[in-house]
Amino acid sequence: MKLQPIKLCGLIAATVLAVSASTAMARTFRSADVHAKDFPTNKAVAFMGDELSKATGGKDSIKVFGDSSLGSEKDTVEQVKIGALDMVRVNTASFHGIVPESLIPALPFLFRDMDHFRKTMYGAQGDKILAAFEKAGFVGLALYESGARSMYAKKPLKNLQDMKGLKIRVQPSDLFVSLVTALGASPTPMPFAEVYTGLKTGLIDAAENNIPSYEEAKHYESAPVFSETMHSMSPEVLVFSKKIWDTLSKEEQAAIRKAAKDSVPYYVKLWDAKEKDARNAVLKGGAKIIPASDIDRQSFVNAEKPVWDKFANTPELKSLVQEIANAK
Ligand code: GTR
Repeated sequence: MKLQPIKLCGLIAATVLAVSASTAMARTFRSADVHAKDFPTNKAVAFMGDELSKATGGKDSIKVFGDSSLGSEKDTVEQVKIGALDMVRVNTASFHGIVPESLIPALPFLFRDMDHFRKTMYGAQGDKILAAFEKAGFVGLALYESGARSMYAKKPLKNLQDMKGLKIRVQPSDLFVSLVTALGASPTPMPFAEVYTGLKTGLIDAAENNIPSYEEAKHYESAPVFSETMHSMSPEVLVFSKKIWDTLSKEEQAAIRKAAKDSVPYYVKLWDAKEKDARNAVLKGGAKIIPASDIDRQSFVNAEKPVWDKFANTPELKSLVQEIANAK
């Protein structure tokens, strides 16, 4: 059949309309991260995006912006708050000033081990913490483990004497500032992306993080002694902008929540493998690891007691600490 020009125009117009209607509804949520594309946090959010896309028949998806390309954790949290950015994956430390419950899992030496962390943070207490983000204008979607944070410098840091007067980079968080001060050292808050240069130029003597971040950001080049102080297991968190969330349908919200939850076991597998690989890589790169058994842990634990009192400072927060401590 030969189409009349007028009919052809109508057909094209209808097709254009249909396509633009579906693209108007399709959404690609943008999510920020300070880590590189292949870091477990980013792979987990990309996995979540694939799950979400499947669940919504291709309507919703996620694009990850890594390497601090959208700014520091503090900047991106602010963007999410005002709805200029859909999602962000950061350490919970970035929320210490806005969500009091987020302070609790960072308390020094709170978790007995990784099993204790997983039982509580992927269970009832983790859910409580995630729910608390809502009041501050965020939808808490998932917590991800981040191993244990330890101190690294040019020299071993085994006891309080070794810590004296050291300039140590911390995340911009009052709890981390207090944690380092309690050890007799001097905290310097700065964004993650600046730590490499800070260590290189001697602006700071030391920093603290897990082995995968120590390796990824090449901090071992200037701070080659990693002392397993394992002083905090502060988790990662993935949040959605409440402003944008409220524009989504109930079905979309449920699909996002489910995809985020499903990304957790996927992440945990990646994280386990990453910790092993990173440990091997830093050793190969010339770093030295002082094992936890060589650290005077009890003196660190005792020194941190005031930090618990300062930050677990309401009946609700104290009872959350108790619940975590009691979990078997
Ligand atoms: C990493 C964490 C990042 C960031 C970084 C830091 O372990 O994954 O989100 O918080 O530490 O120390 O700034």
